Amino acid sequence: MSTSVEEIKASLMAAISQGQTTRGHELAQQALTVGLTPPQIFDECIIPTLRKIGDKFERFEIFLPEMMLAAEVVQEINKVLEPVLRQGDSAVKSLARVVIGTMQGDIHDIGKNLVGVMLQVNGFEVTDLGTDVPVSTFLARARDTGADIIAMSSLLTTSMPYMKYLISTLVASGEREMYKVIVGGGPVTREWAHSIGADAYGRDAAEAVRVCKELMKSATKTSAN
Ligand code: B1M
Repeated sequence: MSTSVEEIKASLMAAISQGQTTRGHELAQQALTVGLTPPQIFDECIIPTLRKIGDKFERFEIFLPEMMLAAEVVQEINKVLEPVLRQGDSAVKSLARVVIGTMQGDIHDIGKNLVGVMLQVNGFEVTDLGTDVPVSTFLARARDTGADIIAMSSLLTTSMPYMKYLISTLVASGEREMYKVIVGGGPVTREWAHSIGADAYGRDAAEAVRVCKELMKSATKTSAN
Protein backbone atom coordinates (compact mmCIF):
# COMPACT_ATOMS: atom_id res chain seq x y z
CA MET A 1 0.00 0.00 0.00
CA SER A 2 1.41 3.42 -0.96
CA THR A 3 2.41 6.03 1.61
CA SER A 4 -0.37 8.35 0.56
CA VAL A 5 -2.99 5.74 1.49
CA GLU A 6 -1.34 5.33 4.89
CA GLU A 7 -1.18 9.11 5.28
CA ILE A 8 -4.87 9.49 4.48
CA LYS A 9 -5.73 6.75 6.97
CA ALA A 10 -3.62 8.40 9.67
CA SER A 11 -5.14 11.82 8.95
CA LEU A 12 -8.66 10.39 9.02
CA MET A 13 -7.98 8.79 12.39
CA ALA A 14 -6.58 12.08 13.69
CA ALA A 15 -9.64 13.98 12.40
CA ILE A 16 -11.93 11.63 14.36
CA SER A 17 -9.83 11.91 17.53
CA GLN A 18 -9.67 15.70 17.25
CA GLY A 19 -13.36 16.16 16.46
CA GLN A 20 -12.75 17.73 13.02
CA THR A 21 -16.01 17.14 11.17
CA THR A 22 -15.33 18.95 7.88
CA ARG A 23 -11.85 17.47 7.63
CA GLY A 24 -13.28 14.00 8.35
CA HIS A 25 -15.75 14.43 5.48
CA GLU A 26 -13.00 15.50 3.05
CA LEU A 27 -10.63 12.74 4.11
CA ALA A 28 -13.35 10.09 3.74
CA GLN A 29 -13.80 11.25 0.14
CA GLN A 30 -10.04 11.10 -0.40
CA ALA A 31 -9.88 7.64 1.14
CA LEU A 32 -12.44 6.41 -1.39
CA THR A 33 -10.58 8.12 -4.22
CA VAL A 34 -7.36 6.26 -3.41
CA GLY A 35 -9.25 2.97 -3.49
CA LEU A 36 -10.12 2.20 0.13
CA THR A 37 -13.55 0.54 0.45
CA PRO A 38 -16.13 1.58 3.09
CA PRO A 39 -15.64 -1.68 5.07
CA GLN A 40 -11.85 -1.09 5.03
CA ILE A 41 -12.35 2.48 6.25
CA PHE A 42 -14.52 1.19 9.10
CA ASP A 43 -12.25 -1.71 10.04
CA GLU A 44 -8.90 0.03 9.65
CA CYS A 45 -9.69 3.62 10.71
CA ILE A 46 -13.04 4.22 12.39
CA ILE A 47 -13.39 1.21 14.70
CA PRO A 48 -9.79 1.25 16.08
CA THR A 49 -9.96 5.02 16.64
CA LEU A 50 -13.30 4.84 18.47
CA ARG A 51 -11.97 1.96 20.55
CA LYS A 52 -8.97 4.10 21.60
CA ILE A 53 -11.30 7.00 22.38
CA GLY A 54 -13.45 4.70 24.52
CA ASP A 55 -10.36 3.49 26.38
CA LYS A 56 -9.25 7.07 27.03
CA PHE A 57 -12.74 7.92 28.26
CA GLU A 58 -12.63 4.99 30.65
CA ARG A 59 -9.24 6.20 32.01
CA PHE A 60 -10.66 9.75 32.44
CA GLU A 61 -8.11 11.07 29.92
CA ILE A 62 -10.95 12.54 27.87
CA PHE A 63 -14.55 13.38 28.76
CA LEU A 64 -18.02 13.02 27.29
CA PRO A 65 -17.89 16.12 25.02
CA GLU A 66 -14.78 14.76 23.26
CA MET A 67 -16.41 11.34 22.80
CA MET A 68 -19.51 13.08 21.41
CA LEU A 69 -17.43 15.13 18.97
CA ALA A 70 -15.64 12.01 17.72
CA ALA A 71 -19.03 10.33 17.18
CA GLU A 72 -20.20 13.38 15.21
CA VAL A 73 -17.18 13.14 12.91
CA VAL A 74 -17.98 9.46 12.33
CA GLN A 75 -21.61 10.29 11.50
CA GLU A 76 -20.31 12.82 8.96
CA ILE A 77 -17.88 10.28 7.48
CA ASN A 78 -20.79 7.86 7.23
CA LYS A 79 -22.65 10.35 5.01
CA VAL A 80 -19.83 9.83 2.51
CA LEU A 81 -19.51 6.05 2.95
CA GLU A 82 -23.12 4.92 3.14
CA PRO A 83 -24.13 5.90 -0.43
CA VAL A 84 -21.08 4.03 -1.72
CA LEU A 85 -21.96 0.97 0.37
CA ARG A 86 -25.49 1.13 -1.00
CA GLN A 87 -24.29 1.12 -4.61
CA GLY A 88 -24.05 -2.63 -4.23
CA ASP A 89 -27.58 -2.77 -2.84
CA SER A 90 -29.30 -5.94 -3.98
CA ALA A 91 -32.29 -5.13 -6.19
CA VAL A 92 -34.09 -8.25 -5.02
CA LYS A 93 -35.04 -8.10 -1.35
CA SER A 94 -35.95 -11.67 -0.80
CA LEU A 95 -33.68 -13.26 1.75
CA ALA A 96 -35.68 -12.42 4.87
CA ARG A 97 -37.23 -9.62 6.87
CA VAL A 98 -35.20 -8.23 9.75
CA VAL A 99 -36.08 -5.82 12.53
CA ILE A 100 -32.97 -4.26 14.06
CA GLY A 101 -32.46 -1.84 16.92
CA THR A 102 -30.36 -0.82 19.89
CA MET A 103 -31.73 -1.96 23.23
CA GLN A 104 -33.59 0.17 25.74
CA GLY A 105 -31.46 2.73 27.58
CA ASP A 106 -28.75 2.65 24.92
CA ILE A 107 -28.29 5.32 22.25
CA HIS A 108 -25.17 3.93 20.54
CA ASP A 109 -26.00 3.41 16.89
CA ILE A 110 -22.88 3.57 14.73
CA GLY A 111 -22.33 -0.20 14.72
CA LYS A 112 -26.05 -1.03 14.57
CA ASN A 113 -26.45 1.25 11.53
CA LEU A 114 -23.53 -0.43 9.81
CA VAL A 115 -25.00 -3.88 10.44
CA GLY A 116 -28.41 -2.70 9.15
CA VAL A 117 -26.95 -1.27 5.95
CA MET A 118 -24.81 -4.36 5.31
CA LEU A 119 -27.87 -6.59 5.73
CA GLN A 120 -29.82 -4.42 3.27
CA VAL A 121 -27.02 -4.42 0.76
CA ASN A 122 -27.00 -8.20 0.98
CA GLY A 123 -30.68 -8.59 0.15
CA PHE A 124 -32.46 -8.47 3.53
CA GLU A 125 -35.51 -6.25 4.06
CA VAL A 126 -34.50 -4.25 7.09
CA THR A 127 -36.72 -2.25 9.44
CA ASP A 128 -34.47 -0.13 11.63
CA LEU A 129 -36.18 0.73 14.91
CA GLY A 130 -33.42 3.14 15.96
CA THR A 131 -31.97 3.34 19.44
CA ASP A 132 -33.30 3.04 23.00
CA VAL A 133 -35.88 0.55 21.74
CA PRO A 134 -38.12 -1.01 24.41
CA VAL A 135 -38.67 -4.77 24.18
CA SER A 136 -42.40 -4.17 23.64
CA THR A 137 -41.62 -2.08 20.52
CA PHE A 138 -39.23 -4.72 19.17
CA LEU A 139 -41.95 -7.36 19.53
CA ALA A 140 -44.76 -5.22 18.14
CA ARG A 141 -42.73 -4.27 15.06
CA ALA A 142 -41.54 -7.84 14.54
CA ARG A 143 -45.19 -8.96 14.47
CA ASP A 144 -46.34 -6.02 12.25
CA THR A 145 -43.62 -6.48 9.67
CA GLY A 146 -43.79 -10.28 9.62
CA ALA A 147 -40.11 -10.37 10.55
CA ASP A 148 -38.06 -13.54 10.23
CA ILE A 149 -35.14 -12.20 12.27
CA ILE A 150 -34.93 -10.00 15.36
CA ALA A 151 -31.50 -8.33 15.49
CA MET A 152 -30.49 -6.68 18.77
CA SER A 153 -27.48 -4.44 19.41
CA SER A 154 -26.07 -3.37 22.81
CA LEU A 155 -23.04 -1.24 23.53
CA LEU A 156 -23.74 -0.82 27.22
CA THR A 157 -23.58 -3.71 29.66
CA THR A 158 -26.66 -2.17 31.30
CA SER A 159 -28.75 -2.62 28.13
CA MET A 160 -27.77 -6.27 27.56
CA PRO A 161 -30.33 -7.75 30.01
CA TYR A 162 -33.11 -6.49 27.72
CA MET A 163 -31.89 -8.99 25.12
CA LYS A 164 -32.49 -11.77 27.60
CA TYR A 165 -35.87 -10.29 28.55
CA LEU A 166 -36.97 -10.17 24.90
CA ILE A 167 -36.15 -13.84 24.37
CA SER A 168 -37.86 -14.93 27.58
CA THR A 169 -40.94 -12.90 26.57
CA LEU A 170 -41.02 -14.74 23.23
CA VAL A 171 -40.79 -18.06 25.06
CA ALA A 172 -43.58 -17.09 27.49
CA SER A 173 -45.90 -16.00 24.66
CA GLY A 174 -45.27 -19.17 22.64
CA GLU A 175 -43.69 -17.15 19.81
CA ARG A 176 -40.06 -18.21 20.20
CA GLU A 177 -40.10 -20.47 17.14
CA MET A 178 -41.49 -17.70 14.93
CA TYR A 179 -38.28 -15.66 14.90
CA LYS A 180 -34.55 -16.19 14.62
CA VAL A 181 -32.73 -13.97 17.10
CA ILE A 182 -29.24 -12.54 16.57
CA VAL A 183 -27.37 -10.35 19.05
CA GLY A 184 -24.19 -8.27 18.86
CA GLY A 185 -22.39 -5.12 19.99
CA GLY A 186 -19.25 -4.20 21.94
CA PRO A 187 -19.76 -6.04 25.25
CA VAL A 188 -21.84 -8.88 23.77
CA THR A 189 -20.07 -12.23 23.40
CA ARG A 190 -20.82 -15.57 21.80
CA GLU A 191 -21.10 -17.03 25.32
CA TRP A 192 -23.67 -14.39 26.32
CA ALA A 193 -25.66 -15.07 23.16
CA HIS A 194 -25.68 -18.78 23.95
CA SER A 195 -26.56 -18.24 27.61
CA ILE A 196 -29.69 -16.20 26.82
CA GLY A 197 -30.89 -18.62 24.14
CA ALA A 198 -30.22 -16.44 21.08
CA ASP A 199 -29.88 -18.28 17.77
CA ALA A 200 -26.76 -16.42 16.74
CA TYR A 201 -24.06 -13.90 17.54
CA GLY A 202 -22.32 -11.48 15.17
CA ARG A 203 -18.89 -10.15 16.13
CA ASP A 204 -19.01 -7.55 13.36
CA ALA A 205 -21.20 -6.49 10.44
CA ALA A 206 -19.70 -9.03 8.04
CA GLU A 207 -20.28 -11.89 10.48
CA ALA A 208 -23.83 -10.66 11.15
CA VAL A 209 -24.63 -10.89 7.44
CA ARG A 210 -23.05 -14.34 7.08
CA VAL A 211 -24.84 -15.66 10.15
CA CYS A 212 -28.24 -14.23 9.11
CA LYS A 213 -27.87 -15.96 5.74
CA GLU A 214 -27.07 -19.23 7.52
CA LEU A 215 -30.04 -18.79 9.84
CA MET A 216 -32.36 -18.42 6.87
CA LYS A 217 -30.89 -21.48 5.14
CA SER A 218 -31.41 -23.59 8.25
CA ALA A 219 -34.96 -22.21 8.67
CA THR A 220 -35.80 -23.28 5.10
CA LYS A 221 -34.35 -26.74 5.73
CA THR A 222 -36.29 -27.08 9.01
CA SER A 223 -39.60 -26.04 7.46
CA ALA A 224 -38.99 -28.40 4.53
CA ASN A 225 -38.42 -31.35 6.89
CO1 B1M B 1 -20.36 5.45 24.69
N1 B1M B 1 -19.65 4.01 25.77
N2 B1M B 1 -21.36 6.13 26.23
N3 B1M B 1 -20.82 6.93 23.54
N4 B1M B 1 -19.03 4.83 23.49
C1 B1M B 1 -18.85 2.99 25.09
C2 B1M B 1 -19.74 1.89 24.54
C3 B1M B 1 -17.89 2.52 26.26
C4 B1M B 1 -17.38 1.07 26.05
C5 B1M B 1 -16.71 3.52 26.42
C6 B1M B 1 -15.79 3.13 27.53
O1 B1M B 1 -16.04 3.48 28.66
N5 B1M B 1 -14.72 2.38 27.25
C7 B1M B 1 -18.82 2.70 27.52
C8 B1M B 1 -19.68 1.49 27.89
C9 B1M B 1 -19.19 0.79 29.14
C10 B1M B 1 -20.06 -0.35 29.54
O2 B1M B 1 -21.22 -0.43 29.34
N6 B1M B 1 -19.41 -1.29 30.18
C11 B1M B 1 -19.64 3.89 27.10
C12 B1M B 1 -20.34 4.74 28.00
C13 B1M B 1 -20.09 4.50 29.48
C14 B1M B 1 -21.21 5.77 27.58
C15 B1M B 1 -22.03 6.71 28.44
C16 B1M B 1 -22.73 6.05 29.65
C17 B1M B 1 -21.12 7.86 28.89
C18 B1M B 1 -21.76 8.85 29.85
O3 B1M B 1 -22.77 9.44 29.55
N7 B1M B 1 -21.13 8.99 30.97
C19 B1M B 1 -23.07 7.25 27.41
C20 B1M B 1 -24.31 6.34 27.33
C21 B1M B 1 -25.40 6.93 26.51
C22 B1M B 1 -26.50 5.90 26.31
O4 B1M B 1 -26.40 5.04 25.47
N8 B1M B 1 -27.55 6.02 27.11
C23 B1M B 1 -22.28 7.13 26.14
C24 B1M B 1 -22.46 7.98 25.04
C25 B1M B 1 -21.73 7.90 23.87
C26 B1M B 1 -21.82 8.93 22.74
C27 B1M B 1 -23.23 9.53 22.55
C28 B1M B 1 -20.86 10.06 23.03
C29 B1M B 1 -21.27 8.11 21.53
C30 B1M B 1 -22.34 7.32 20.76
C31 B1M B 1 -22.79 8.03 19.50
C32 B1M B 1 -23.61 7.13 18.61
O5 B1M B 1 -23.52 5.91 18.61
N9 B1M B 1 -24.42 7.79 17.82
C33 B1M B 1 -20.40 7.08 22.25
C34 B1M B 1 -19.35 6.35 21.63
C35 B1M B 1 -18.95 6.79 20.25
C36 B1M B 1 -18.70 5.27 22.27
C37 B1M B 1 -17.49 4.46 21.78
C38 B1M B 1 -16.27 5.34 21.95
C39 B1M B 1 -17.54 3.96 20.34
C40 B1M B 1 -18.75 3.07 19.98
C41 B1M B 1 -18.78 2.85 18.49
O6 B1M B 1 -19.55 3.47 17.77
N10 B1M B 1 -17.88 1.99 17.96
C42 B1M B 1 -17.52 3.23 22.78
C43 B1M B 1 -16.16 2.63 23.04
C44 B1M B 1 -16.02 1.23 22.45
O7 B1M B 1 -16.90 0.72 21.78
N11 B1M B 1 -14.93 0.57 22.79
C45 B1M B 1 -18.35 3.74 23.89
C46 B1M B 1 -17.75 1.72 16.51
C47 B1M B 1 -18.82 0.74 16.05
C48 B1M B 1 -18.67 0.49 14.54
O8 B1M B 1 -18.57 -0.45 16.74
O9 B1M B 1 -20.81 -0.35 17.91
O10 B1M B 1 -19.06 -2.07 18.58
P1 B1M B 1 -19.72 -1.24 17.55
O11 B1M B 1 -20.31 -2.20 16.41
C49 B1M B 1 -19.57 -3.23 15.79
C50 B1M B 1 -19.71 -4.59 16.50
O12 B1M B 1 -19.91 -4.48 17.89
C51 B1M B 1 -20.83 -5.25 15.77
O13 B1M B 1 -20.69 -4.78 14.44
C52 B1M B 1 -20.21 -3.42 14.44
C53 B1M B 1 -19.27 -3.25 13.28
O14 B1M B 1 -18.12 -4.05 13.42
N12 B1M B 1 -22.22 -5.07 16.16
C54 B1M B 1 -23.13 -6.04 15.89
C55 B1M B 1 -22.86 -4.05 16.73
N13 B1M B 1 -24.16 -4.31 16.85
C56 B1M B 1 -24.38 -5.52 16.33
C57 B1M B 1 -25.52 -6.28 16.20
C58 B1M B 1 -25.42 -7.55 15.61
C59 B1M B 1 -24.19 -8.04 15.20
C60 B1M B 1 -23.04 -7.30 15.32
O15 B1M B 1 -26.48 -8.36 15.43
C61 B1M B 1 -27.76 -7.88 15.72
